Amino acid sequence: MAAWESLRINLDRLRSDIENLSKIGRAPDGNLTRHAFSPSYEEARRWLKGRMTEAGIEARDDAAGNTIGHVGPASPCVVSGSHIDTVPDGGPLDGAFGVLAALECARVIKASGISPPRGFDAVAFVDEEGHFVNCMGSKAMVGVLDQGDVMAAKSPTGSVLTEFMTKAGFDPARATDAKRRKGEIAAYVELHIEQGPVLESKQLPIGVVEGIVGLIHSDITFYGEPDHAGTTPMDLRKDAFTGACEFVYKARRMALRRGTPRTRITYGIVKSKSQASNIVPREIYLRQEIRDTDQALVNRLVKASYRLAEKVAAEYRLTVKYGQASGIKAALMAPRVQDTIDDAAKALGLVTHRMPSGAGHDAQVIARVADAGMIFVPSEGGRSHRRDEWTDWKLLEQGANVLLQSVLRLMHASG
Ligand code: HGY
Ligand code: MN
Ligand code: MN
Repeated sequence: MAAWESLRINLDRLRSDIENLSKIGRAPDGNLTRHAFSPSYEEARRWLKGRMTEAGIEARDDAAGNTIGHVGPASPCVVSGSHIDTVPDGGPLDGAFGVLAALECARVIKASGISPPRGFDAVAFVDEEGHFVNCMGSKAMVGVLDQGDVMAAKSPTGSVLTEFMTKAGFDPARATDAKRRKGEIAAYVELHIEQGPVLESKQLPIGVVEGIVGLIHSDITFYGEPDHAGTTPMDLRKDAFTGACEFVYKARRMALRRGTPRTRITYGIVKSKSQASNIVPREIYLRQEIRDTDQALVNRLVKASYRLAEKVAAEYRLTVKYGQASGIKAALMAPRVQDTIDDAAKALGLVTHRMPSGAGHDAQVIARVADAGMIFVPSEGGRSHRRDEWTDWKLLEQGANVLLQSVLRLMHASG
């Protein structure tokens, strides 16, 4: 047995990092929100780089705003990471756990004095949650970030990405410079909470991800007439909200009928222009999200939803505009990384379960240029994207040790 096989993460250190990071961006009422490039995100970035530097790890930001801690030979590198941005009113573990576990791996590797043939990068990818651009940082790293998208991106609340990047000290016009050269990433492995109920219900400690869903976001707006709500008879109205409701109801049924058990359709943003109880709603905006592990099916369902929107709009005498806002492609995880994770878990005496991911992750973007894999740990009650998202410390420790041993195997692997 090689000496590195007995290396383990330090739970006290990881725990203190998780607790400290979860305080950055948390309001007195408990709301934890850290959008990419916001003041709280930049505070978290400075804190993370401070933790890297104090452990003797080289810390830097790339041109897109990813934060990277490096140990060992420069290239090629095994890369592990996730994100430190959150959804609005999010939880303390989504993304943060993967970044802080990768940091802990870097610390253990650095302190051990071993010298594997490959280096290691612990990365916080910027804007995974897509406040501005879905998976912006990982897209930039693999060279699929569209510079036009960067210049045009706005958040759902109207914030402008270029302004936020500039304020944070980045040049938006150079975001795509973060692209890495071919072969620089030897392999990628990401640790994440499952964010669903499967592992907990099976009472299994470790998930090995086989594939990750693709998703497409669409902007759909129904336009009617803003007439008087008291004087306009029901049959003479052009009520954009009623049309939008009928569309949502029918789109859901269409997705259930034509999709798979893994298909998801969600309308997470709904905006009404008039905002008055006595005006017939004249303009309703919907953000539609469709997901499945089968990318071709996602594409077909999106097209079908647009046809349906036109049909419903005609029935309600409305007009409708629609178009794709953003997307991430479905991806399969590399068999060799899945096997590596399995081996690492087995060596630690932990049972694994192969499973798909219904959540999106930076791993599916990195998979375009390198062998990628993901490790899941159970989520309490399957809860995530909410403030009571949690996982027991023991399970977090086990996951972080599987990550460490997977990373070490990949750093020593030949080929
Ligand atoms: O939306 C997602 O699936 C992920 O949490 N970013
Ligand atoms: Mn998330
Ligand atoms: Mn996440």
